[in-house]
Amino acid sequence: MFDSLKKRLKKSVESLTRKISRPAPAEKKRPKKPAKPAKPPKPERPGKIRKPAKIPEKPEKPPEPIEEIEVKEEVQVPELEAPEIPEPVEAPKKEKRGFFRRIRERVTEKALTDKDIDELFQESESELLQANVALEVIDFLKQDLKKKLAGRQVKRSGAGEFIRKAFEEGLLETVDQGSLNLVKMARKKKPLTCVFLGFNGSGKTTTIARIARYLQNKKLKPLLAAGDTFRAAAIEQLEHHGEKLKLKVIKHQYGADSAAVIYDAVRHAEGQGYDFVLADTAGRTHVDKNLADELKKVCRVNKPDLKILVVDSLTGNDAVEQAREFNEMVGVDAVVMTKVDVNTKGGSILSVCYAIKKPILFIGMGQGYDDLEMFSPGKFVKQVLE
Ligand SMILES: Nc1nc2c(ncn2[C@@H]2O[C@H](COP(=O)(O)OP(=O)(O)OP(=O)(O)O)[C@@H](O)[C@H]2O)c(=O)[nH]1
Ligand SMILES: [Mg+2]
Repeated sequence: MFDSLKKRLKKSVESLTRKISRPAPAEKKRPKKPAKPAKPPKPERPGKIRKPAKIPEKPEKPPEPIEEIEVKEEVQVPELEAPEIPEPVEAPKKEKRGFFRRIRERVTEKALTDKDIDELFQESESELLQANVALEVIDFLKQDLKKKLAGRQVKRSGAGEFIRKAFEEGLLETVDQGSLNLVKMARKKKPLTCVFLGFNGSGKTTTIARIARYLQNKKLKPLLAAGDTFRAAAIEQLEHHGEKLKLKVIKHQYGADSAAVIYDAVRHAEGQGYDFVLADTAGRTHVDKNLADELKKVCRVNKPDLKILVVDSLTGNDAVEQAREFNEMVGVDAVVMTKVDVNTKGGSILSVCYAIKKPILFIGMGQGYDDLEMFSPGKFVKQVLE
């Protein structure tokens, strides 16, 4: 699942890490640079000295490995080495240690600036966009990373883990928009009226059937309302699911007022002790002025407990626009993302959550009645970063 998003996030994290971890120029050039003229070694301090490395004449020729030799206490180092050692000679041990420590510190610790992070993100941006992660989400992740990294001494050895962790937190903050528990909610209010909304073909009717099945498995009693009186065969489609799942469906004629169908269903549910009313509606966009007005009326008249937006995850970046439109139209309480089983990108999940700051209840994982999974923000983030 989410293979493409996973691949692109991995690439992004690796690319950010690689850039942070890139050694400082001083270390790269060290073997080719002649060392500074050294102070003569102190004879009274026995220890290791190094044979001078040959300085390659051609820059592309790799330097010869530096070999360490033991020097015995009685050896008079200056006398022994002075005539043989050509310039340059490395500094004695005490000096050398300090020098290397300084080099190491320059390489392993690097204070990042905002500008560094902007540069680091340039490559990753297109990767994430291709996985349907909206620009605004990328920007949020970038700013979040800046907050966490900028101006800090980041150890080179821990840079990968640090960035991975910062990404993980940023992604979690994006997708974790609280949670809703239908079963708990139904214990407090009966019937719990849920109206399903969304674009044409996003998976509303299929989702209603799958949620009904989920509730039946929890020993709860849902009633279906055929609120899509607009599209040909929409009522029959819901009735078909009703038959399969042995569920009652409240319906009117095609062209009837959708708000009235749902109103009748709620009254019926109240009278018959149903736990839920799951109301279908016609697919629409905000440019369908009549359908938009109809949806507003459905919500005004019935005051549903939950307005559940069903979004086809395959619509990619359009998903964000759809989520915004419906949220502005009537206010969305929760989201179901469908067709996740056939969507490797997964970025639209992040984008929708970020755009409307509403929780994802379920994800659709196929066309069968049981192909519905509860959405877990933590699991999602782990999956895409594993
Ligand atoms: N693979 C897959 N297909 C799905 C999923 N959810 C829905 N579908 C399919 O998407 C198509 C449209 O689903 P519907 O439930 O009819 O969508 P709708 O939003 O009610 O459509 P309209 O009523 O026309 O607006 C159907 O063929 C479904 O089987 C899912 O999670 N995975
Ligand atoms: Mg439908």
